[in-house]
Amino acid sequence: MAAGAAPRGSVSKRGIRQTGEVLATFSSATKQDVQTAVKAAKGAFDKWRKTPAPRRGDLLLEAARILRHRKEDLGRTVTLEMGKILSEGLGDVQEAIDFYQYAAGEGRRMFGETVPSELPNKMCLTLRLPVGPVALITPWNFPIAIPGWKSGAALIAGCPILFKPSSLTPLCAAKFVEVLDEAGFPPGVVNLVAGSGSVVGDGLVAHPDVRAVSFTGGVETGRHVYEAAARKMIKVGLELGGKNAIIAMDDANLELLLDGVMFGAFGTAGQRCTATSRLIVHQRIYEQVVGELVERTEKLRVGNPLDEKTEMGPVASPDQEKKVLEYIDIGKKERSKLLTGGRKLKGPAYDRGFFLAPTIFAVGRKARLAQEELFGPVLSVLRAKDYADAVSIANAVKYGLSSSIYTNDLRQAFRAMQDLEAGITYVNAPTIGAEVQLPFGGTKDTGPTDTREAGPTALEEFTYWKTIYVDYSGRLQKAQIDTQRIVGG
Ligand code: TXE
Repeated sequence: MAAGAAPRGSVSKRGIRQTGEVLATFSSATKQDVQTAVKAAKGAFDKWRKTPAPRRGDLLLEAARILRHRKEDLGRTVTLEMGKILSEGLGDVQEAIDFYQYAAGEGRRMFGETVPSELPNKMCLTLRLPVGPVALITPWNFPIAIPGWKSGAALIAGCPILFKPSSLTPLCAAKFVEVLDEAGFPPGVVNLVAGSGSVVGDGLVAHPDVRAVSFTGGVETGRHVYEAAARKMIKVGLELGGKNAIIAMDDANLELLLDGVMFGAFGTAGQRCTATSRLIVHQRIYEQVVGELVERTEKLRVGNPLDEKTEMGPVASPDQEKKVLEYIDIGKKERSKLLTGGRKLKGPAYDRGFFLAPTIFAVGRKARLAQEELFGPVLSVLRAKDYADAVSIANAVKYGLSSSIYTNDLRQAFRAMQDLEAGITYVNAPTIGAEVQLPFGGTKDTGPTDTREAGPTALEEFTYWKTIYVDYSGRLQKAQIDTQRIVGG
């Protein structure tokens, strides 16, 4: 682990196959640890920003290589620590590998512009410069991938990082930082500060030497971070979840649709910010789609996420379980129709974990189940009259992250790309499955639209534009004043 406040952790070497076992223990960073880590990051900034970006890229490539080498162990750790099935745990690591490789290339691009001057013998250009030490505050649902996205962009930009993982997944964070350490990032460039939101999170956001924050988490926490960062007038990237819908039109390929809905709704037990939590079905195919969906959902294999046959694991924590069960109660009370699931699973295979039956409700448009993010394996189905009605239902939520339409009508598909209020629209694919070379982010309460993670836009979070004017005329030229003479002859 590079300089800074490392968690004084010890990893249990005992068997870790059964749910409920302790994987590792970590002590929470204190206010003093936050100070120490920021000081280390600040101390490392000058050298790091002056390291040529292609050389920074070399270190990212080396980290990608080590991540690939350790993929199996890291993927299992993801599964053990937060409960997603093993193929998804490995996918979590793959996303970080992919992004590190992508971001390494930015080290050889990071383009600025040359712009014509209004005066002769003068050149104008723009440079992208790192903002300084940055805080990366991450959730538990993608404990390697999200830190991978954020850190890859910050590091290639030339910013030392202060990485604060979710308190639920410090082991993944520690293993990820071990990889960066092995890759050879200089001391002080990578700092892990594991601890609570109130001490470490607030402490980092408020610290005068922290010059940008990239945050993924819940809306209320995100709003709080945004307000605190606004007082310092620093850059903030926020990704705060969604209430993502698939629209199923009456000409959709039904097999494709059902495969997509099952993956979108129940992949990662619904705990993805892009999870399909609403299905809006054209009235002509509503009964058939709902019937077949319920049938498939009841066959879904829920269980030990390390077992390769398992299709859905537990939810990540007692808090998540409680939240989802509360929403199931809300659904029942507000007279949404429970079509399947709606309960905690019981039995020897389930009693020591947070296993919930995959659940489907038929809901009204105003129902809380149709509006609020549950972050669990619960799908709300709504009926639409036609395309326009489906789009208006899809847009009638406060979030705007991902969206999807299943249709074979090209005109409808192209209209949806413009009509759906979301940062991402899929055509004939579920709402999940972002690729690292494209911008990722949303609109409305999902977060401000001026930043996007991943893709070429990822650098925006961690850099600012410097404008350069070079006058090689050998005399004082006055913009706006001399220009008039030139134009006027
Ligand atoms: O999120 P929090 P939680 C949603 C999802 C979930 C809900 C709560 O609906 O049920 O949020 O999850 C840190 N200053 N998403 O409680 O609290 C915290 O320690 C600075 C959607 O896990 O927002 C963690 O590192 N940081 C989301 C991170 O913020 C603070 C993924 C997120 O935690 C802080 C996760 C503070 N005052 C949850 N308080 C998505 N966009 O996909 C906490 N944190």
